[in-house]
Amino acid sequence: MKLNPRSLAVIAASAAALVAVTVAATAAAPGDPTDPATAPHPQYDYADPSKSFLVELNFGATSATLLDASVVEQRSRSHLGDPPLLRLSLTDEDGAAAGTLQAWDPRWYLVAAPQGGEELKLRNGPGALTFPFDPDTASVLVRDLRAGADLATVDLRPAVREFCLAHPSDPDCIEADLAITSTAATGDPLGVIGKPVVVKVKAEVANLGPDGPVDADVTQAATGSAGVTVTPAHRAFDVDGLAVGSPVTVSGDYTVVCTSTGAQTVTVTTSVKPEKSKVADLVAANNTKSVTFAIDCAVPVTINVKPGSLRNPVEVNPGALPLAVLTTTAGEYGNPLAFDAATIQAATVRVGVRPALVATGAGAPEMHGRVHLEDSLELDERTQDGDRDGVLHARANQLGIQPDTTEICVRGRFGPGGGTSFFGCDHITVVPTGR
Ligand SMILES: [Ca+2]
Ligand SMILES: [Ca+2]
Ligand SMILES: [Ca+2]
Ligand SMILES: [Ca+2]
Repeated sequence: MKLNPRSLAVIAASAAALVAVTVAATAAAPGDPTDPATAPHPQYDYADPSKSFLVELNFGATSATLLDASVVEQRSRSHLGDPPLLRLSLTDEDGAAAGTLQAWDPRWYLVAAPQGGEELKLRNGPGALTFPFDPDTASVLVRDLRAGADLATVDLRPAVREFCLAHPSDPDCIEADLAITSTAATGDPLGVIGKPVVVKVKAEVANLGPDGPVDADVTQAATGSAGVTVTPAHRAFDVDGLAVGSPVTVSGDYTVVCTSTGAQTVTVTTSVKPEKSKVADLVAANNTKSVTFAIDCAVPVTINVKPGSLRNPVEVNPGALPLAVLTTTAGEYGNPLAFDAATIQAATVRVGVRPALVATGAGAPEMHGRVHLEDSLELDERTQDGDRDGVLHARANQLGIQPDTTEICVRGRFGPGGGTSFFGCDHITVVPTGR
C-alpha cells in the first residue's frame, strides 16, 4: 500500500481512538525508551500549521530502504499509542547536526489478543515517518533504539528541491533564476604532437532574480575530439552570495595535448545550479552554455637556423636568413613522427617569432617561393646524414624580431591535398646591424 497523508491521518486517528492497549513484551522498567509498552510518546505542537517531511521506507529487521520522500503541506501527525522507538537525527545542508526527534515505529501494529483486548506486534514492510519541515534539512538518520541499529539515512534534499520548484513563492523557498550568460575560450590555436597547450575558459554566472543573493554551484566539463587529450575533465567553482545584477566570472585552465595531427576541437560546458535545495531555479534552459575551441595539431619538426653556425647570429636587415627544416625519422631529435622536408608545400611556409606565428600564422614567406632540397648540416653543425632537407630563406627584417627575441620558428603545411601542419623553432642571437 502506498501511504499518503490522508491514510496516515486515518492510521493516526484510529490508533489514538484505542483505549486499552496491551503489549506482549519482556518486562522493562517504566519509561524505558526501548520498550514499546512504556516508551514516552513524541511531543508534537498541534497548533503548528506548517509543513512536514513524509518519508516512506520499506522496513526490514535491521535496515530500511527508501520508497519515497516528500514535503507535505500539513503538520506532523501524532501517533498516540504507537511505540516511539525510533530516533531521527537531522543534518543540515552544511553537514551540521540539526537536532533529534523521537518517532513511532511503523512496524508495530495492533491485533486482537487471544486473552481479549489488543496487543502490539512487530512486522517488517512499508511504513511512513513524518516530522516537521525545515528548508535547510539535508538528511535524516533513522535509528531503531530497541534494536540498537541504524536503519537508514535518507537524503531529503530532493524532496525540498521538488517542493520549492512546485511552490517557489512559499516563504520557506527562495526563487532565483541562475544562468550562464556568456562563455569564451582563449589559447594557442596551434599545437604540436605531445606538447601541452593551455586553453582558458571563462564563463559569466548571473542571478537573474527575483530573490538573492544565493550560493551557486558552478561546474565545467571538458571534452576533446579524438586527436587530443584534455585535463582536467571537470572543474568546480563555489560562487557564494550571487546577487541580482552582480554577475561573477569564473575561469578554468585546461591542458590540451595533441595525440593526432589535423583539425581538433575542445568543448567546455559550464553549468550552474543553486547550492541549497530550497532555492528554486524555474528556468533550466539557461543553466548551461558550451564553447568549442579549435586547435590545429601539427607535426613537430627540427629547424637549423644558419646551418654551419652554432650561435645563429641574426642581423635584422633585408638580407636572407637561411634555415633548414631537417628530414627526420620518428624518434630522431625527440620528434614523435617522421618528417620528409621534400613534401613541404612551399607557398604555405611562414617564418617568424613564436607568438604571432602560433596565434595567426603571421610571418615572412619563403623569399623565393620554393623549398631548396639539399643535405643540410645537422644541429651539431658538422655532420650531414645523407637525406635531403628543406632549406628556406626569409628576409630577417620581416620576421618580427625584437632586441630580446631568442628564437625563430617555422610553420607550414606538407603532404598531399590540403596537407598537414608542421611547426618547429631554433634559437637565435640578435646582433646589431652592420657588425
Ligand atoms: Ca536558470
Ligand atoms: Ca645553426
Ligand atoms: Ca635526416
Ligand atoms: Ca640530411
